[in-house]
Amino acid sequence: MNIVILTGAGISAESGLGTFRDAGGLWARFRIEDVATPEAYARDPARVHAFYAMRRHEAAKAGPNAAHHAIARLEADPRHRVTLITQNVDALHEAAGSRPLHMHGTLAGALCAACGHRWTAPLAMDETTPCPACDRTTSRPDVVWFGEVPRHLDEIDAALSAADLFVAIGTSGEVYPAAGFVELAAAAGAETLELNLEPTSSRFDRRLTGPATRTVPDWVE
Ligand code: BJW
Repeated sequence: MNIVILTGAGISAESGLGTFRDAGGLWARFRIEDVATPEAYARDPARVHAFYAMRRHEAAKAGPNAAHHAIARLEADPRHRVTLITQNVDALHEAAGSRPLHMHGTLAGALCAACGHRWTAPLAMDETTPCPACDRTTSRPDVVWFGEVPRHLDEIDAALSAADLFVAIGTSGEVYPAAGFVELAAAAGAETLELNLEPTSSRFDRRLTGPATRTVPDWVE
């Protein structure tokens, strides 16, 4: 069976990483326009770097939870072909043994806004960090901000077109294009399943409601 899994911030919540849109989430404490757009970076790179330095420090303390591990077990099952797409920039799927498509980039990556060079971000990267390739101080986190094009879209499209089952885990479905994957998978004939603390929309055929550390292992086993 071809299974496509899309994960969001909710799968990492029980590892101690805050979500974006839940009460007390990142977007309640920071304005998107200040920290997660190319315009914010152009206007005030120090502020954007401080936000991502905080996120890298939090992520460095977090470990994978039962939901990340359950997905890795499913991937190891030879009866299934699993494509794991994550919107998360943390590395908790990798820590559990998965190799996800990071459609919104990674916290661990640095990207030179001038020459496009990519490298591993130092924990203390800031607006003075030079690009190792061109030496300009235009280093930025290698993440996808609003108005930028998400990564791996061709591979994702191909996986969705061939999906028998599409599963969205811990994502609010508020951010496109990821929010539209359920419709693309359904149009291709896939069954659709949502695992979330609470139902997000009526677009899914089935739902398991509860914390990911319970619902994901229950679904996989
Ligand atoms: C649990 C749980 C537990 C909690 N167990 N569940 C109008 C104006 C301007 C732009 C647009 C517009 N309309 C559409 C757009 C496009 C825009 C967009 O969608 N905007 C909307 C807000 C309207 N999208 C973009 O700009 C994207 N690019 C784009 O569209 O390019 C054009 C293009 C597309 C395709 C082809 C060619 C061109 C880019 C979007 C980039 C998003 N970036 C961020 C930041 C990344 C870096 C970082 O991490 O800092 O990505 S924003 C943020 O939201 C982050 C997340 O990946 C993303 C999604 O959030 P997620 O994961 O769903 O988290 P939450 O907090 O929303 O939800 C958590 C869920 O977990 C909840 O449902 C809880 O119930 C649940 N939960 N605890 C289980 N224990």
